[in-house]
Amino acid sequence: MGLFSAIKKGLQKTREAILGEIKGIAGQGKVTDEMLEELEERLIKADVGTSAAFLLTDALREEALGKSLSQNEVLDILRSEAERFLVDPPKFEFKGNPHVFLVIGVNGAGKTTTIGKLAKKFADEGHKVMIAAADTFRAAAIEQLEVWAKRSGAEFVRHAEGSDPAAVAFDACQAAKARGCDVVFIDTAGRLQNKDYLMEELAKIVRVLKKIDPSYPHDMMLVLDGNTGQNAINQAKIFHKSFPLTGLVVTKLDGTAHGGSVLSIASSLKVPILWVGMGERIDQLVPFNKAEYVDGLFKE
Ligand SMILES: Nc1nc2c(ncn2[C@@H]2O[C@H](COP(=O)(O)OP(=O)(O)O)[C@@H](O)[C@H]2O)c(=O)[nH]1
Ligand SMILES: [Mg+2]
Repeated sequence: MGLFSAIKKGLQKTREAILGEIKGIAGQGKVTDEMLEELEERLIKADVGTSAAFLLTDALREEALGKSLSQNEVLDILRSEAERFLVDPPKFEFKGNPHVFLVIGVNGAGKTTTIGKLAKKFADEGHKVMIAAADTFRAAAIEQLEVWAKRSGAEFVRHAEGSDPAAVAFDACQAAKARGCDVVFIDTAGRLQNKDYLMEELAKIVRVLKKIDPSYPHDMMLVLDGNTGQNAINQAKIFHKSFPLTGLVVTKLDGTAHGGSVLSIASSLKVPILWVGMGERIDQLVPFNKAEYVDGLFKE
């Protein structure tokens, strides 16, 4: 990867967008209320989201109101404040035998791809993996998931197109127990245009899983498309309201200019970002690292 981490490399466009906005205003004399207001607007324009823009400018107000700072000093304050409200992913621990992940998120967010990548990681570490095709809405979705399962050598449970997603999840977990799998990933559908129906479908999966074991699912993992900026923030809030999320994956941070949205997702939800997707390839999922991420946003 050279000197730059994958995260910093992928965030180049986001960094250009953010620094482009900050440069015209930071390091130009004293920090005043007008300057802070303008900075907040510009951060929002660069897609860091309203809650993070507020926290960042507020930190600058606390530390530097009335002072003349260089541009680098301003960037340093923003960096350390962002680092303060982000969290590094906790170390993964198996919470069950198998450990069950329910993977949720809107269509196109990258759920299936992320499951494929994670299955490979767990398999490479010597764990036995089960994948459940509980997005039963389209046959193509089931087949796409099966291809990923084959790539990682994971066990795979599917039913026919249009069948009950909860039944697939149930069968996959029973099979995982019988076959001694260490971890289960349950893929789900994400038609948010029919929000009530989707939430009910997911709630039913959870109810049915709890009949096998009340600790299931151990992880409720939301996958968000990092390319969608404010939209990703809104989706995170909608899902988190219906289901207490345990972790987030933000995909497509490679090549986007909207990668700053992660800041607002983290600051408004307080749910750790576990992984970030940095490309379509099976090896392009990396553990979230707040220091690398913050450097990726604010450090030239
Ligand atoms: N560039 C890039 N593309 C991704 C990433 N993750 C997923 N994709 C692509 O996003 C599209 C939708 O992904 P998919 O996993 O099918 O989304 P799902 O509908 O949530 O299951 C596919 O074309 C993926 O290859 C990522 O981290 N980077
Ligand atoms: Mg899918």
